[in-house]
Amino acid sequence: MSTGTLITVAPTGAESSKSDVPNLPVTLDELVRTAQDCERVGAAMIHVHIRGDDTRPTLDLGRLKETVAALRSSTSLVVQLSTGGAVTDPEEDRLRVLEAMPDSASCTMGSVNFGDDVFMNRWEFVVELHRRMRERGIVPEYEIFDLGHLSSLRRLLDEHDLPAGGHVHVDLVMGVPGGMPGDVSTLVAALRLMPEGSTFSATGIGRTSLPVMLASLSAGGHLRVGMEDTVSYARGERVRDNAQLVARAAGLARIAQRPPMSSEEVRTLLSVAQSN
Ligand code: KMH
Ligand code: ZN
Repeated sequence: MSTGTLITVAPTGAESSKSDVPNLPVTLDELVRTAQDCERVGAAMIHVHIRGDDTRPTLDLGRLKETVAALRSSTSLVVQLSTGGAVTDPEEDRLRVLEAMPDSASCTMGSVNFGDDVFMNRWEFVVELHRRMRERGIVPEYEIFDLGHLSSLRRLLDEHDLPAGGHVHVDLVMGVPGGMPGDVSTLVAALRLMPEGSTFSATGIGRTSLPVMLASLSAGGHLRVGMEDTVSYARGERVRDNAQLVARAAGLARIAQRPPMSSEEVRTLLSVAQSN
């Protein structure tokens, strides 16, 4: 088990609108500034969804490439692009994200009800994402929204080999309405299903943020926080910015005697190529 804590920030997501959440980073400048602020207080990886000029989610390849380049030149963060996108994004667009050549990309391990929508991840699509990431040397983070997704991950690794770099890292996304609950007993159940030798992060959506963070730290897991997952800091108090969430996670990690890992340490942990 690693001693430090990998803190990933997921600053934007595809679900909140700028009009509802005015402090959501949606322009490239806002994203870069957020990334720098979050790195300063303990983040080592960034999970990126981008927005268009109209502030709505987009998977435009040119913009994705520009975003990867800007984050690389202004931070040392491990840059992870979302291939999940928004629930309305077609599979071809989600696969094309990999052409932006991030360090890492998300790979969701199955379909799940997502509030009133469905987040579709057909088996053949998941296999194709995994295959193309292997081909390009992009390190996946396997997103798990429900316990059955861990069974699919084991099948994927059995039938289609280990990912680029050979290390398996999982992110438990807990508390999505329609997915697994964000509580201690579900996190413990997930641990039994984790592939051997894998590492995991966890994030709790909305009000499950704190219980999932504390449970993950005590179970030896890593953390993902950010305004993709929660826009409330406490009951009745809106999040000021992403750095506020990262700073709280870093403080709890230090209290747990598992201080935030540097991005270089995280590159080693996840077998991501070192930055130059
Ligand atoms: N926006 C959700 C539908 C991912 O980034 O890979 C999917 C999501 C997962 O956020
Ligand atoms: Zn995401």
